[in-house]
Amino acid sequence: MALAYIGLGSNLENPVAQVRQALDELGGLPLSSLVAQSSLYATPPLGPQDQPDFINAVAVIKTALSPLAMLDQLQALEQRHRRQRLRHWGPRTLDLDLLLYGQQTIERPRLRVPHPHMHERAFVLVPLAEVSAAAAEQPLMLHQQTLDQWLTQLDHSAIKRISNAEAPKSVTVTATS
Ligand code: A4P
Ligand code: MG
Repeated sequence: MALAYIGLGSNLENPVAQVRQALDELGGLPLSSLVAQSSLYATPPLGPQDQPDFINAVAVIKTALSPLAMLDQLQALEQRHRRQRLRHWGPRTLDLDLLLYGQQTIERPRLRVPHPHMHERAFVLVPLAEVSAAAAEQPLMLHQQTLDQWLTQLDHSAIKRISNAEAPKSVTVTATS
């Protein structure tokens, strides 16, 4: 089993509901259980500015899925939220990024872990800091710096917490044999 950290983002079609529903759905993934979920945060868009603010959150999942099987599940979930890929960094109903998968470094055409931009993004690191204390035994390290060190280098004044974290739901789906 590995701990997978998932970044959630939405800025279309009731983003709060999209993210809340996706958090529930992540807890129901095969061979996986939800360990922790962050509060929801309203965040100004990175990239094109002619789009609504985002709602962002981070979930921690204990999983027996391989990293690529997890990516398949995340992309299937995006599709169920009618995600359309129209513009790079453009608006979307649901974006699910595999931020971290245990201690693994993965460099494949379809999957790069740790997510290559996560350490530069307050909308990822603020919710990540909220859940990492609950989920990880040791401080998370990214490119030889702790999460807290990265956070001190980022302006996160525009990131607004809009709802408190809920207690993790203990959804455990076991393998069928
Ligand atoms: N891919 C590679 N590595 C990963 C990974 N670790 N997790 C590949 C997920 N996918 C990964 O992603 C493009 C391809 O990346 C996928 O086919 C997958 O195989 P995508 O979701 O189709 O496209 P995208 O999301 O538009 O591109 P990108 O570069 O992944 O964008 P990001 O990094 O997800 O950023 N502003 C705010 N405030 N909040 C946001 O959440 N999000 C973005 C998108 C821009 N601005 C934002 C936010
Ligand atoms: Mg993405």
